[in-house]
Amino acid sequence: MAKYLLLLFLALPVYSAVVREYVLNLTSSYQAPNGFYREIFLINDQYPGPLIEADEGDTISATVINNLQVPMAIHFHGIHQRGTPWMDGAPGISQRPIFPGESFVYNFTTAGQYGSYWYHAHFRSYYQDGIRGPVYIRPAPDRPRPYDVVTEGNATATEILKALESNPTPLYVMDSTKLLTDAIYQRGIKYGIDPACILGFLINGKGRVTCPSSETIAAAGAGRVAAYQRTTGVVSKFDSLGCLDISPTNGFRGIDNAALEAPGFSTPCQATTTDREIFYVNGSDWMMFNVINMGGEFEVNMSIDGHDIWVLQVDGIFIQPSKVKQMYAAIGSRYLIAVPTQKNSGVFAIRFAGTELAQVTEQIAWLSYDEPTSVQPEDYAITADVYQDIGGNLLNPELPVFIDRTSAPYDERVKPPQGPAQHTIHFTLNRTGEVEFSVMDGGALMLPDMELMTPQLWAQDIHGTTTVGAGIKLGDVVDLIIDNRYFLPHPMHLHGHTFWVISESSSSSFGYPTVEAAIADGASSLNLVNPPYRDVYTAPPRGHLVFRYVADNAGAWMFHCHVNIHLMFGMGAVILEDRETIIPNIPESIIDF
Ligand SMILES: *[C@@H]1O[C@H](CO)[C@@H](O)[C@H](O)[C@H]1NC(C)=O
Ligand SMILES: *[C@@H]1O[C@H](CO)[C@@H](O)[C@H](O)[C@H]1NC(C)=O
Ligand SMILES: *[C@@H]1O[C@H](CO)[C@@H](O)[C@H](O)[C@H]1NC(C)=O
Ligand SMILES: *[C@@H]1O[C@H](CO)[C@@H](O)[C@H](O)[C@H]1NC(C)=O
Ligand SMILES: *[C@@H]1O[C@H](CO)[C@@H](O)[C@H](O)[C@H]1NC(C)=O
Ligand SMILES: *[C@@H]1O[C@H](CO)[C@@H](O)[C@H](O)[C@H]1NC(C)=O
Ligand SMILES: [Cu+2]
Repeated sequence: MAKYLLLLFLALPVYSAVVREYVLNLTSSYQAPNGFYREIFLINDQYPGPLIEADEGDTISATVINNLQVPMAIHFHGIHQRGTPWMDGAPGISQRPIFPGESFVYNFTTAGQYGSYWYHAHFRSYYQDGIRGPVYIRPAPDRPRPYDVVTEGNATATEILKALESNPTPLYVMDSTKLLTDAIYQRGIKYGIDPACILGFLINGKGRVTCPSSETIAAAGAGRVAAYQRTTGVVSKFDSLGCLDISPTNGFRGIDNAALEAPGFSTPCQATTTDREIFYVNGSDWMMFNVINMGGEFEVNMSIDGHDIWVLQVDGIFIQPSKVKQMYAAIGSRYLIAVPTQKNSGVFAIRFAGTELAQVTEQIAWLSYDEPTSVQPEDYAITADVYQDIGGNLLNPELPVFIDRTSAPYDERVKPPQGPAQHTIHFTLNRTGEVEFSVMDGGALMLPDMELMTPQLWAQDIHGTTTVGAGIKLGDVVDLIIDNRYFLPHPMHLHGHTFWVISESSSSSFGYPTVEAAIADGASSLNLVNPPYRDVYTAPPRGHLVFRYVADNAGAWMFHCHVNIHLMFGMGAVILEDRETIIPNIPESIIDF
């Protein structure tokens, strides 16, 4: 017996799980990160919030103190909350809101998950006002890592990457708007959709507003003008902030862009000189960045002038690595990347450009081989080292780009269940009214009403036509067929799960009632062999996606578009998952909160 115990101890990893305690103190302040003052919500006086870090298997205990004037709830994006669905931070679905002056403890395990995540407000669109920050879970020693592929077996380089993995360099992109999200929402209600324009991106909370020439904007935005004309017949043009005038089709009820204070239409673009983020290589042969799109409006394309990007991990899953010059990051997605930094001198731009129709906008951070100084580098002309323009367009079509569709997990044991699913839920994404986005025919989640109701996780009555999944039992396989009928993309996020993207097309709907029917027909869009494994994935305009997951997590899980304005106006659903088995486990303190 003793011998077996000893063996057991030897087989255990050398670390043991601990509780990582954090206090997140939410306050508000006036700041001008890109030169324009506005109210910004802070976490422990920071923007973005502090890093929550853990080793795989640790428990996180985060006490949120709401010193804001608005209700709150914090969602840990990508964390499964297996066994603790009431810690998922979705008001009206998994908990009651944390009202001003109250606090709430989020306790949950990281067991079974590693990599990059983030936390953000899930009440209204308040994360865009500042309540967002990173979560990083260092992988357990026995997780297969793809570093040898990247270094071609160079053991020294592999060791460098392994060491960098414990503390990757933050590269968090977020968008900054002129107005508070409550004001944007009110304008939406009153006038129709607000122009989906931003003042600019911030990287790690830093950046400046630049005013590119109208020729530069027009060149980078030519594809957008053409796409808008194809869809609506309207030839539109850009304002001085790169914002495309889509008011002819955007339901302004006679209100023009100037009256709405669309950023560049009412006031000409004003350039600022606030600091941009700068990273010093300090002689290291490699850098590893934790790229998180914490934005509320736009997807981004990223590239680093003169450098390769090795994509190692997406949404907390190591992938078959690929070496690219450009990558796309959906709102909510996380990419762990390795960058070979083997030059001798120079300063290079790390570029983030919005990819959506609504705006041509770019922000830069710097990668410097110089000695650290307090002087900001000067902008320089586009050279052969630059791979994308300010609209996110690849400048040379020959260059390799990251293809989401072919990014299978590195661990080949991570595979989708084969064959038919027990449940198929069909979603049709559309804009069904001036200020209404729906997820299924006639169905929209009216979040602002629901946020204050008894949470769906234990409510007596199911409120809303978009609460589905009542028959799902633990162990079932679930397929979500998502047909996007609108001309804009939607980054779709599922709470409580990582899913396989087993079918994808940017040009057609799925066209089958079930995956089983598609398999029988030999549908070419299907991939049940090595599909991407994600927690957010973009539904292309007028295209489709099929997500597959195993119901292994009893709860009530949100499924929604991560574009704030779309979510606020209906683009969400709640998928119940064997709710009855978890209700008896819900702590009194949660029910009574
Ligand atoms: C929260 O932050 C505010 C502003 O910095 C500070 O006055 C207050 O004492 C903090 N509260 C806690 C509990 O740390
Ligand atoms: C949260 O975790 C901490 C640390 O383990 C524990 O002291 C506390 O009682 C837990 N609270 C809840 C509400 O579970
Ligand atoms: C292996 O990697 C190390 C660290 O980057 C580098 O110094 C060395 O030159 C590499 N060896 C070869 C053979 O490329
Ligand atoms: C380079 O050195 C500076 C100054 O010591 C430090 O702040 C920075 O974090 C270092 N960069 C990296 C990538 O470690
Ligand atoms: C963004 O990058 C992706 C992948 O590199 C590319 O397919 C797409 O066309 C780019 N989008 C824009 C707007 O340039
Ligand atoms: C999308 O919604 C609009 C407005 O309700 C409707 O006219 C259109 O037919 C819908 N499109 C599809 C493909 O269902
Ligand atoms: Cu959307």
